[in-house]
Amino acid sequence: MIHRNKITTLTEFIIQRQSEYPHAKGALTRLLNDIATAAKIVNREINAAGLVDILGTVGKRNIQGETQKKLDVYANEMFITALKGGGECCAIASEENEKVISFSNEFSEKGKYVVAMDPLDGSSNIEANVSIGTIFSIYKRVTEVGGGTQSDLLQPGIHLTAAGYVIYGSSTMLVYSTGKGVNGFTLDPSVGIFCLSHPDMRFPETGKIYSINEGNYIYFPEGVKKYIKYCQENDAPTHRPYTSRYIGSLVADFHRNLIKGGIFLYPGTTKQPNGKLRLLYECSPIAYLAEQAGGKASNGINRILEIEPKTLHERSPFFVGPRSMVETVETFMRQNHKK
Ligand code: AHM
Ligand code: MG
Repeated sequence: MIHRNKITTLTEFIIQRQSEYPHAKGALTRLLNDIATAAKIVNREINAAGLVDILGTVGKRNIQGETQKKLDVYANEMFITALKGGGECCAIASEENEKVISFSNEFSEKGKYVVAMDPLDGSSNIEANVSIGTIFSIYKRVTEVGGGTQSDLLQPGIHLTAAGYVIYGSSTMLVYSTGKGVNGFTLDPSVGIFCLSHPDMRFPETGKIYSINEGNYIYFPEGVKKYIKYCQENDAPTHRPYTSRYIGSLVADFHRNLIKGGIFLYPGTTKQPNGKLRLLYECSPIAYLAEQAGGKASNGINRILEIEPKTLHERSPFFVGPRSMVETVETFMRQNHKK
């Protein structure tokens, strides 16, 4: 029970939620707190990025062939350290690491959970002081003993225990779900505490925003091209033409669309048939949050949460937003599907 006239901190909220599960022993509570602690430290570094000489590339390329920024590396290390030290997580899959990071020391291998994460998503926006984010997924391990393995991580989103993101924006927020709705917490930087600011977040029934990198238009499938034209048509009853908004940070685009009502699209292209976004630590956790907020997420044909990942870094076309908007784009995809 949340008292609206009282400030509820993230820690209090997580503990309240734990009491709804009579058999819970607090492992997930501790794990979520570890993530929140790492997020605060990463937030501090991001805020200081303009002040200290931390910007610029490290020079290495990550396994996606993209140049890593220093803050990506920092955030990755910080989340790994927090999760390893917390003892509740026995393995991590990260966008920045080719293989699973397995904790096989006596302390961490007892952890019941594994975490898939994008420690700093949208990092090409760092230099421009544009919002970036951290995305995380939490699964129960499927193996029974030892350090966690790849099979613990290659689970479809329907098996998620929890997922969330941190948005480092005009204010810093942590938004998460454990399968009973979505709640958002804003960081009070003066005291370093996340406070419940957005209880029970829900997608509006429909929206007026579409978010897509239209620079790739010529490479899009026919269904997406037709959907974009649909968004731009004049039709007062459906509030068209829609507004186009695209930040280029998944977390920030999704967060805005969740609050204001809009669809985010990253389709496959003729150059990249599976699009750009990674299933395990970008699409699945955001899809989980979308569904928990009453929305929908699809690869154009199938529900994202039902896709079984085959590899850690596989990509998927991604359409996410209010249910009615995603269903409309799915209709366009079906009608224009080349046999
Ligand atoms: P990243 O993980 O390398 O930062 O890439 C993911 C980001 C998403 O946040 C965003 O939605 C997308 O890439 C933008 O891609 P593009 O620049 O092709 O529009
Ligand atoms: Mg990313």
